[in-house]
Amino acid sequence: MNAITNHLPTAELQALDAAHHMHPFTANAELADKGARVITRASGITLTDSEGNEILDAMAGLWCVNIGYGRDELADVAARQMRELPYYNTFFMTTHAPVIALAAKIAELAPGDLNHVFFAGSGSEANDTNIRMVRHYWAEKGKPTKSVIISRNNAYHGSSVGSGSLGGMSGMHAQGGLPIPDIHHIEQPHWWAEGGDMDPEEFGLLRAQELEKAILELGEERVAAFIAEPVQGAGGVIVPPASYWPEIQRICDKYEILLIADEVICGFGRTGNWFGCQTMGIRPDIMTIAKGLSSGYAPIGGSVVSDDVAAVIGAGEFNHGYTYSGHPVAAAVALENLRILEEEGIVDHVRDVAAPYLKEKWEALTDHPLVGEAKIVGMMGSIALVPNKDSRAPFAEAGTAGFICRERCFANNLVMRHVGDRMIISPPLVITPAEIDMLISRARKALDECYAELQKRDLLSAG
Ligand code: PXG
Repeated sequence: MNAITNHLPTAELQALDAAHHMHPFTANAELADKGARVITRASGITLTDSEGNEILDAMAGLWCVNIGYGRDELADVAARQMRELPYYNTFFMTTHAPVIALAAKIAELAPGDLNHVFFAGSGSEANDTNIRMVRHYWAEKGKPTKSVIISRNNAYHGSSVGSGSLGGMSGMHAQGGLPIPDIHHIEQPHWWAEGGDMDPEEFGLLRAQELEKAILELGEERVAAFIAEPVQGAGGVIVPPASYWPEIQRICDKYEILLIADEVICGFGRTGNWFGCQTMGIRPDIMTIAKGLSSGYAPIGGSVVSDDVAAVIGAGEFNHGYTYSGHPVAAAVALENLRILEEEGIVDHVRDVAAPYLKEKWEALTDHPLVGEAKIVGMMGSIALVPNKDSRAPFAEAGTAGFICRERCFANNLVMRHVGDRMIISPPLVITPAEIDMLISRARKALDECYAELQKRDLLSAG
């Protein structure tokens, strides 16, 4: 079979998929039984599947399709670039126009003196770059013992050996021999799940001070960097208390450790500013970017670094790089995506229109009997499903309510993800108030159906 088209019957596509395609983060045997949903095309915020269902994509793919689907401009740029120069590398003293223009544009958009970009093909690769770069930075400065990178439990930084080690996902560490040496994890600022009786702000401060404790325990002379997502995404859209980030910044400054903001989800408008670090008021030395950089239309990521880091790393040869670092087609597509984000005022649309409207509707979901809290920053939100609204106690059977709710979302033509018993959204940034109304009404219907199912199965008890 050399020409799979969208015209095969769904069952035939599913059978071929099950026979030959290994899916990420999926129990493939189970998937083979059920059959994968086949997505055939998309436009704006709407996906169409092979059965003709039109599905509202409240996850923007995997948090990435910031400008929405179906923008011909990106397709045209890609085709033009493929004809002109489909590939050339940026090793060995060469460069090309798309990568130059993209690096300059990112430098212009990035805050402070984050003026230099090392390109990668994905967020995982970019974080692998960061591991090597921060360790090499300190070695070049005559402090080779500074090699420990501090991260957080329940962080997500990618799936490669290095980035998966930076991440704090226990299910990932359990497979394939992670983490690599000299990665240290502290606790996350997840008040809802872990804050006990503490006031959220007091808890946020305490969790930030874990960084200081870790630095003192490990020894300042061993610590290279701290990495974190401004708002944890894959961990469940966990918005830290307001006390958290200023204290982290204070500690990074005091001990002179590099701060890496992983902006793979938060970057390019998601939080209502160009970058999440601006929303959280922090000054990273390095930002990891991917996803929204090209709105997912082409695979590209990178590390955006400060003048100081670039000067130290650039003084000698950094023995690092990927075949597709600064790929001309991906770079041209990303540049066009940034043009659209900027010229169409999409970040302003988020800040002034979409995010305030979504926040009001999202937070109102707390009137539902299943919803314990609603959190939202810009266009990333989460709700905690609870068996009993009088307390923060979790379900006795963790994850089932979330799973049922996600299935009910699908049944109502809405893509909303679950992380355990938290439901999360991250819609395309171009979503309109009318489309937000549709999102919320489908979410409410799914919540109602989930509640009914939990009642029927006698699963509304706390653990
Ligand atoms: N950092 C962050 C903060 C991410 O969210 C990566 C790095 C890795 O990027 P790449 O491009 O290598 O995937 C991510 C990716 C999920 C999910 O289920 C989240 C991601 C990827 C896949 C699934 O929420 N985030």
